[in-house]
Amino acid sequence: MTALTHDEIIEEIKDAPGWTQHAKTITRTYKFDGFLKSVMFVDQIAKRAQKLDHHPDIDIRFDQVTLVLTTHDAGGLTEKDFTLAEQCDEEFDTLVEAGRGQA
Ligand code: H2B
Repeated sequence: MTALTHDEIIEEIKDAPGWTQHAKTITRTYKFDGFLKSVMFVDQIAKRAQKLDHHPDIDIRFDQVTLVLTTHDAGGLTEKDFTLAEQCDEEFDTLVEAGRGQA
């Protein structure tokens, strides 16, 4: 898997609202109404990450979770980061719909 170019990253970011790029990473902070919900979200994305064999850096606070994605193997951002980002957003939307998240 090769690292995306600057222009490719700009295109990918357009389809990933909520995510921001910092150097060779993308990041998003999700807000929850409590620690257990934050951990529930992390549990869901951990399963997705295992299936993709792509793992986020995770910062868990009592009511928010920040994910940082990059592809260490490629030394930059790749398609895998944007695939995982999309799946994390899906999991968040599912939790919000179930009344367990917070937009
Ligand atoms: N996750 C992330 N975020 N970046 C990687 O480069 C990476 C990973 N590499 N998960 C994977 C695992 C690699 O170590 C294995 C061997 O596929």
